[in-house]
Amino acid sequence: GALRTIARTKLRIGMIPADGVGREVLPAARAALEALGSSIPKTEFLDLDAGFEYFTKKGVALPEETVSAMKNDLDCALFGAVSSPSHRVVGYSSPIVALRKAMDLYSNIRPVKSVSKTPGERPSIDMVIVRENTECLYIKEETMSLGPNGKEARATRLITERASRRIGQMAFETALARGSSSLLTIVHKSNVLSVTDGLFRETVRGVPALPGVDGKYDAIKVEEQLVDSMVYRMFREPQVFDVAVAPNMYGDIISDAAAALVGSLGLVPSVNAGDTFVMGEPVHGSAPDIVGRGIANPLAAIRSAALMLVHLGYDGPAKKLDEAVDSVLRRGDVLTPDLGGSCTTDQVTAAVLKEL
Ligand code: GGG
Repeated sequence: GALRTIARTKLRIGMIPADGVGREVLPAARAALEALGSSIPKTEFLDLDAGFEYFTKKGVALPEETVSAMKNDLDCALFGAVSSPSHRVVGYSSPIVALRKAMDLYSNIRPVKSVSKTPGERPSIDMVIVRENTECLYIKEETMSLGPNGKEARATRLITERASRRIGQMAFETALARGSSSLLTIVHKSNVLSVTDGLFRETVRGVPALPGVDGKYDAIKVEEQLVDSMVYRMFREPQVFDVAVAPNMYGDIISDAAAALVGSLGLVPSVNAGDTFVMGEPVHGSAPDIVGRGIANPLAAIRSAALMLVHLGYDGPAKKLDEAVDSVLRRGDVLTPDLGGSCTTDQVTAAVLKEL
């Protein structure tokens, strides 16, 4: 996209650790970016607030200053994790959902790739999940009323043609970037939700026929998969998938499932990307069970920084970060407990920096 072509003399990066282990893994991403030295423009970091913890202190989960800095002063950002309570808290609304909307970060791109034991060997899983990031059930329009069966809770699920078209375009572009003969799988459940998911699948399918496409996606094979059978096939034969595009909630769920296949959620990066801004974010959450113990896996955060660099056009430096992470994983002697190791966040970060 356009972000890749901007010439920059410095890279202004917003750091939003938010909650839980987000605070423990974002410093690792920062150290990794700093270790790239002059291979990227001079980095400037700006710490920004958001999160449930911030809400409990200040009464707001996403301060206006954070959004304003992202809109006016920054080139990109890194987000840690948020831990919203599972019950309703008056006045609270998830800051990550709001941030994606406020910055129009309409796509969440989540590569899931296993590291093969031998460099160059084909990994057993190598897929990218392209998740729609602004609508579906995550518009959070929920109501409660009383009916003949007691309380009736309802949620509105919004699927629009515009959002489906642009996530479809992002998915086809992602597939194209992976090679002209890639496979794009459209994930939906339109056998049940024929109106909402029907619109999603029809619109994504229509992308190659849009004006200006001029056949550039002709070699991309397009298939469809009902979300339930997608999960089944991902567990049975994950190697067949290449790029998968899904509405917001299915994309959220299948990417956690895919993370299990590569060994840990602590390995899977993402970017929230729009046309004018990109924000890296590890797929894992705030991990309240291990917070404060210094053992959170920093690799997803480092990989998210790398993915952010790719979206800004710095492919070479991003590759250096990815290769450093891969060699730490391949060596296998400095790992956090989620991967069966006994090392700390800092030790794993140091091992990556040493590789760099
Ligand atoms: N970094 C991903 C993350 O924070 N996941 C947890 C999540 O999505 N939480 C939603 C929320 O708490 O609002």
